[in-house]
Amino acid sequence: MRSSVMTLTLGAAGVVLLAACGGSTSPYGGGGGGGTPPASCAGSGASATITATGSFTFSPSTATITAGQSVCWVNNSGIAHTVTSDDARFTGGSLPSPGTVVVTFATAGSYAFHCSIHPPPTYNMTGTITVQP
Ligand SMILES: [Cu+2]
Repeated sequence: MRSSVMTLTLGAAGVVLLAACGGSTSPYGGGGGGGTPPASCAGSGASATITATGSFTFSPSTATITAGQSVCWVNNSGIAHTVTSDDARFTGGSLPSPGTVVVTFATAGSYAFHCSIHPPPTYNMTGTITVQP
């Protein structure tokens, strides 16, 4: 009797898990083709999203968050970019396409960043994160 109850419980848990999976929205809708799905900041927990574009800009180029919150950079431009701190006060990283970089800012301040592959003054891939206390 006991083992049968256990089996039933496990089965119910399995159904719940499957339902949860099916319920979550797919980031890439249908389409066929074996292409790489686009990157998304959804689910990153970030408070602000900045998109690296194919026209060599960050859009928007500024974001304001509160200390302890995160910024997510997303790139689906087809061009590899980076999120690089102007003064090495935060660690970003390479931002391939598709790809995301999520940075949590613990300390209030102004954090300028750029793309090290497309740096100024040739390009305008720059921006600033304002972190409020
Ligand atoms: Cu770039």
